[in-house]
Amino acid sequence: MPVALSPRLSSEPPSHCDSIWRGATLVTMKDGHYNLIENGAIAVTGGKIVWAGSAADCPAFSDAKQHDFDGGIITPGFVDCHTHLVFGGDRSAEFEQRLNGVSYAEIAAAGGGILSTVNATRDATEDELLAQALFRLKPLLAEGVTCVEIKSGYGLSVESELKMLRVIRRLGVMLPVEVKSTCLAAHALPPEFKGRADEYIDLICDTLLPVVASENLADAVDAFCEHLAFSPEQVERVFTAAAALGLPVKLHAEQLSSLHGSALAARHHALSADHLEYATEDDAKAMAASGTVAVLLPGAYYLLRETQCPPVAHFRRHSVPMALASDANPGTSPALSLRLMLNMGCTLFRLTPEEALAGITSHGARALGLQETHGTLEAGKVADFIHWPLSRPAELVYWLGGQLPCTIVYRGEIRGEFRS
Ligand code: DI6
Ligand code: FE
Repeated sequence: MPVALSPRLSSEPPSHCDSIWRGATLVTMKDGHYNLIENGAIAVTGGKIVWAGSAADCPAFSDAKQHDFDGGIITPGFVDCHTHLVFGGDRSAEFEQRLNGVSYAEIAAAGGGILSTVNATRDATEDELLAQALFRLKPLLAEGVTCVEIKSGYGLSVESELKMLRVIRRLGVMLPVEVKSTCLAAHALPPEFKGRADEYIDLICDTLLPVVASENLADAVDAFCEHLAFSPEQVERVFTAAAALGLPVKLHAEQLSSLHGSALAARHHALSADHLEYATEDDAKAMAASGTVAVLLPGAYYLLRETQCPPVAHFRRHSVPMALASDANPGTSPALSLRLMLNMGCTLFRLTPEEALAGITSHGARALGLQETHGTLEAGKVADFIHWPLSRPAELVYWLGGQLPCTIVYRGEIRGEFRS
């Protein structure tokens, strides 16, 4: 049976709270570990956890609304810290073509691949992009996501990148989910800049990012550091421009080859470096020194039939926090289930279930700079949590996706169901 490791998480219990939730084992995920509290209780006021611990120690809150569960577990709300959920069209036709024997090169020559998504995104209105993104975001919410990061990066022009970022901001207003917006204009070279990548970087640094910052359209800036995208030197220019505007950075790094983008990201104190299949031990050391989170993305690894796994042993050895995310995107990870990623993180990357769950809670929050407010069941954190009628946390990882019954609490209130 689980052992109560931390009987009480706050020393000064308040005298009043709005609601109390009890009767289940708390999977607090404090410090990235299960840190179970059997027969736990959570007290909530104003959408925040004000007390969490063993029900036996719970102060008497006489006027609080009582919610009693009959067993089961309570986890923090899930954080999907890396998605590209806003885009025009989809690439299911290409998926089918490839399985019918058409090569990537033939598809690209016919205008397919990432540029087909760019064209569809540029052609779509803001409302059309919003409707399509809602259709993709709701399944994530239904399985317990309470915080999601969404990137731009399929507009690749000032106008279309701003359009995507406005859609991302609108999603956060429309749905009961915390949405973090990331500007990924340096995702691919737009066709009209062919052979002039440095000029596209100029456009991002000198024109786009200042507007993004002044209109508060992004919480971070990302780039894709790869031979087929942007060089470390070009990424460094984007990072320098972001820093001058007060925007934190993150990076798609070492997905297909080793350019030491992750060490570059660490030098710029990036929140995270993501993918990382080709990261080295020195990259891991640099990330450890700067507190940069390693975001692992098993969906893209799986769909691309990669064989090189990210160096999980190096990340463990150097205590680099590992997050796990869906990378939901139309090309390499059409994944609409974060729970499926839990299983794939364990089966494909050999994470332990505890590491996988930390990856979508405490470490996922850290990858977004939200470690003070999200990701664990502790006093002072936002009251986002999920009750599951399950025996132990590993069960969340064990089932291959599928929607498990649960009660989702968002900012202290039960969140309704989501259907597309
Ligand atoms: N890495 C990926 O796997 C995706 N973007 C990136 O930087 C691919 C995006 C796409 O093919 O649409
Ligand atoms: Fe990505």
